[in-house]
Amino acid sequence: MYKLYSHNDLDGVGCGVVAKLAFGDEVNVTYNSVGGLDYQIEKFFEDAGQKNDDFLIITDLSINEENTERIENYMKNGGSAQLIDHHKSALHFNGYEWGKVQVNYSDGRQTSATSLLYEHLVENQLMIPSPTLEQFIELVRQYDTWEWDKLNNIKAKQLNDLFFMFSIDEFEGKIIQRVQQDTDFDFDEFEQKLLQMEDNKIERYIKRKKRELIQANIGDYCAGVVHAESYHSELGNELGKEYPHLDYIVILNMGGRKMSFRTIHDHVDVSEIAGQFGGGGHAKASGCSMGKEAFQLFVVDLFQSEQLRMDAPKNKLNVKENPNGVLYEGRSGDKYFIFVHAGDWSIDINRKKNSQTFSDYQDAVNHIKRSDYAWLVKDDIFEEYSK
Ligand SMILES: [Mn+2]
Repeated sequence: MYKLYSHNDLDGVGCGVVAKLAFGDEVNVTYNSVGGLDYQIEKFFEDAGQKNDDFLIITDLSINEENTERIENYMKNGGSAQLIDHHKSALHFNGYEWGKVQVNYSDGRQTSATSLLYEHLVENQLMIPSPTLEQFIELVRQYDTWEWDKLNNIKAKQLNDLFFMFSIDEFEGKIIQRVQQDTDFDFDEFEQKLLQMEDNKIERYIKRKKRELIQANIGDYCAGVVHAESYHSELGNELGKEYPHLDYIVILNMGGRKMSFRTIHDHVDVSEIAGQFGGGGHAKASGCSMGKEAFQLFVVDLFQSEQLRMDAPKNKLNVKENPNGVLYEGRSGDKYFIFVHAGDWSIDINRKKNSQTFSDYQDAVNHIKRSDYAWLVKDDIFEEYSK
């Protein structure tokens, strides 16, 4: 029997779909959270006892040192195991015969656990290539790596929306049936309708969350902190774009005692930040459980903090990057007038000249947003100031 332990997100369940298509009734699949896997693997070895006839497969997740040791012993005693992952934080498993971790393809594209497992099984002639399945796998890969956003492939995002609208069992069943029967991987009419409704719902949710964001200096970085149960990836991306002066976004899920880190910037590696709290992941998306230290830092210390004010959204006069001048106001009450002077962006503070200049508009804005939580003021205040 194959025993697959995979992650409980879209990429993890994609692995389950691939395994079930390859092995049918010969595979037993369980889905786990990042924090829950080690216990399940420990249990696998307890149940196995002296037996070694199960083929253990782990995908899209990492295991601790104890379980690494257990796999080594299992292999020595004639058992079979394979760990397939694409997270940078798992690269050390390549040091083991049973580890296969790859972050990028040779052409630079990022990998996903689902695509790696599929390719592994095809290479080892454990499954026949299927073009329809490959379409599904590519959508999973694009969603998991967030490549869909760059390619503007909304279908990948919709696949993930659909994943959250059904139970894992229902989703798996739908996908397996579709891959086996259809020549193209598409959504049916009912699903399209559901997706439209879900899209509107997510938009409203994100709009609300934009107003709940708290800015905090944590370590060397300026972070945006928000509480949210759902839509972590969409939220991290939208908040990151709305507030580009923030180095990264932290999303706290209090019920699940988990937190996610997201960034749209290249100068921050959020897998390192999650690593400081015992988690891991990718450079642009990572997560960890909420321990005592993280709880103090991100929840207790910030609970009384004021929420960040958004830039006025509908201005006609006070518009960003206007070389003649853009007006911001800070939490201190100070007014910041940013304008081009001698080829650089200058800032007047309360109508007084400030010697600091910036070559880039966004750098000037970042400066006042980080130091004084500044926001773009509405047109009427701008008009008043310009009089
Ligand atoms: Mn993944």
